[in-house]
Amino acid sequence: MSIDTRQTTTIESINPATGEVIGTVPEMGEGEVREAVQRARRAYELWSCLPFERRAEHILSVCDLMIDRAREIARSISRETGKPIGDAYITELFTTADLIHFYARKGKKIMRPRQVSTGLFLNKKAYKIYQPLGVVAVISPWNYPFSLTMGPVVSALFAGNTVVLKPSEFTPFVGKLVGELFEDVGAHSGIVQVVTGGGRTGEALVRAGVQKVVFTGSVETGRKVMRAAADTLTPVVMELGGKDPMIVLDDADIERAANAAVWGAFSNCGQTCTSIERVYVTEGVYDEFVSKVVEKTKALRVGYSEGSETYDVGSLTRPAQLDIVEEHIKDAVEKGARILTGGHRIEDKKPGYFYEPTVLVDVDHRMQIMREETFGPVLPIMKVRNRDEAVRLANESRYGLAASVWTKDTKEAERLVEEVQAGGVVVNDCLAHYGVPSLPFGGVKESGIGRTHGAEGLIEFCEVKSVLVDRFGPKRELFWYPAPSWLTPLLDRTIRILYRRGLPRKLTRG
Ligand code: TXE
Repeated sequence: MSIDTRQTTTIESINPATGEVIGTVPEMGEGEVREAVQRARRAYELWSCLPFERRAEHILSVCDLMIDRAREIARSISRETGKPIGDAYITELFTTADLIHFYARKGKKIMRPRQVSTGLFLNKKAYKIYQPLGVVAVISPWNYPFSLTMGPVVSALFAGNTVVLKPSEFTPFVGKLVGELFEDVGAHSGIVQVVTGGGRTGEALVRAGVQKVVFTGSVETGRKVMRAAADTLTPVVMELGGKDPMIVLDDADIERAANAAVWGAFSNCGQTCTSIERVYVTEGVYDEFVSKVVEKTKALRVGYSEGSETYDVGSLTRPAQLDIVEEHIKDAVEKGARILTGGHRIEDKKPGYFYEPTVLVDVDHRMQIMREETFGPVLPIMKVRNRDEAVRLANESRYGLAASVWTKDTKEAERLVEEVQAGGVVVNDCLAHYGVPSLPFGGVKESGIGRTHGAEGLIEFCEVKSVLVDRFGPKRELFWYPAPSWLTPLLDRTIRILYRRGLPRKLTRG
């Protein structure tokens, strides 16, 4: 596919809570993207040669600057996404700072060379070393435009790579802010390049000769990115969507579970890949759970403020999300679901994309709301007979990002953790595993490929090089040319002695 090499249009960024135009950015073409990759490649030459401590020190300085500017950054995130400023602090700034400090402390150990056994080669030494890949492309989304950008960016940098970032076209100014943080800290200019634009710019970046692509977004776009990456055999990390189940058993702490369900479903207006998208509650506690959830949902304060008012839930970030929410609720109601609270767009907050936090019951798996990612402020709750039915339904999904299980029985929790198909399972809590930097984060099934965070998330940005060193230097190895006549009989004896099981069989001929 050919893409214009020149910038042709601009993209407007709009505050989704107020309709105010924040500004415009260029939609960059193939030429500009390639130039950015070349600049990142030049910066790589120096950055990749620095010892880990120097890289860590530099990234910590960026973190210091981020904290100095925390208010400005949180406000900027809030303006481009419509989320409350408090949310921006918790889920974007804290998680980023914690990840940076984790890798600064542990990164060197994670990437240290490791000696391994040599098997039959007793006269040799074997070890593996971790080296950077080169230039990494980060294509990031709009729902957490700072943390889902900074996470892969700093992980790639800690490992010695440089980065070209393409932020979402819905949140380009937060993306530009990320680039500015790295430029404003002074030294090592150029290690993070930012290119702005939509899908075409993203595709140009995937095709621009980068060494890895980290993509966070929808399954459908993820497929397109993989197709483009296949042309150049560029490896990918995919953080895609989820339809995360919450399983609540009879012996759970229902007050805590209800509080968690409301927060897990509605924080960030439900636009979280690990948000609670469906709940399965066993019969014994179903009524109590539902009534608590409804009461707590009704008490939520929905709105947006750049001043001192505090809100729990902000606006949706993209108009398309409103359409999906309305479509899923309509489909569910047509198939028999009941709305216990919510169910409408908030008209008096137009042009903001506000939607009432909504609780649905009498739902089942014929409905889109239980199968497709809604990514909005909707919580469907389904009554189940027992834990087996809950697990079966939880696993009846093409997604597998995260899940939460609620029970006071530790052994039962361990069994559920094993049985639920997800990249991460949280017991008696929800979403929080993303905030633990030492835990690898990612999905199974259509929710993703690869991991971010933790040791695995750093190794993801490294090439593993295998090294074998001969220790004694004989003039020739046994099996080198010319092959002696006794070699084959010797090999025949040796393979039996080494790999046959049990002494009598080892010593038996034939
Ligand atoms: O995402 P897209 P959208 C889910 C959520 C949402 C849906 C659609 O269900 O309703 O995705 O959101 C760039 N080559 N999630 O349309 O299109 C794009 O410019 C390369 C889950 O906003 O996946 C942006 O930077 N790049 C989620 C990024 O991909 C391309 C977060 C994501 O956009 C491209 C967000 C192309 N051909 C949405 N086309 C999560 N996992 O957290 C687009 N892009």
